[in-house]
Amino acid sequence: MSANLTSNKLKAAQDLQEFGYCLLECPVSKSEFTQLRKRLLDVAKKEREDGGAFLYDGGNQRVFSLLNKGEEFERSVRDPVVLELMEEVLGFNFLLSSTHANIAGPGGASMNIHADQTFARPPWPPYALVANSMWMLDDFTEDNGATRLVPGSHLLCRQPDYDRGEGDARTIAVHAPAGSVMIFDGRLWHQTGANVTDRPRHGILNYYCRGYVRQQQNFFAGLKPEVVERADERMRRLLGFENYFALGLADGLE
Ligand SMILES: O=C(O)CCC(=O)C(=O)O
Repeated sequence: MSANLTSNKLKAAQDLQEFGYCLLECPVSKSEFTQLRKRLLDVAKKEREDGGAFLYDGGNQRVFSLLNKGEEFERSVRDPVVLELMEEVLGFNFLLSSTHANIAGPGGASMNIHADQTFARPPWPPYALVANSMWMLDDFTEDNGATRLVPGSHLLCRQPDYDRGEGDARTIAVHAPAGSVMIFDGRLWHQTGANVTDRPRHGILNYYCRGYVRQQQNFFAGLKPEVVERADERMRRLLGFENYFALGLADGLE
């Protein structure tokens, strides 16, 4: 049993609860998607040419801090459909935790099976502390490194136990056309697949957390001033510039 591609938010929310992930049909226009993809490919290429690219696992590349690298990425982190579903998982006033790209390159190895909230010591509460979204910039297929996951594993509420062989748990590859967005619960066991094709698989991971969980990326220290200056209230809230109850106060209760 696994989630199906849908544009129906109710169905997506049900899949998230039951399987720990859902698959959304492309939530933006074709031209917006084309611009997003082009920007990521341009930035990734430039980082490789400049010698500053983060390369790993025999052909894979990460491109970090996307908000500093193009306004297209700002639009993707605040996509209203994705945010609505994130709120279902993470509750109100959740935060953006980080935004980066993972490119599974030809020959790239698969990643260890893990859950994204491994930073939290057990026992985990019976709900997600974080949730991720994968913007698929290419068709995701069995062979090109599509994300692999164990449907329903979020309900175990713990990370895989490698000593019990769960590092080899049975996974399925998430196949979907370019433009699809997968949203997944921070407790779900998953991994990048191995890319055995001759073409890269590009994906953007916009990662979110509950309003009281520490963000993966330190936006206060790392964001370019112009990104902060143009942020409206919604964006400031996502970045953590607004308070969550009595957390994140700049000057007492003012
Ligand atoms: O690239 C993927 O398919 C998944 C990446 C991932 O699991 C991670 O970065 O933690």
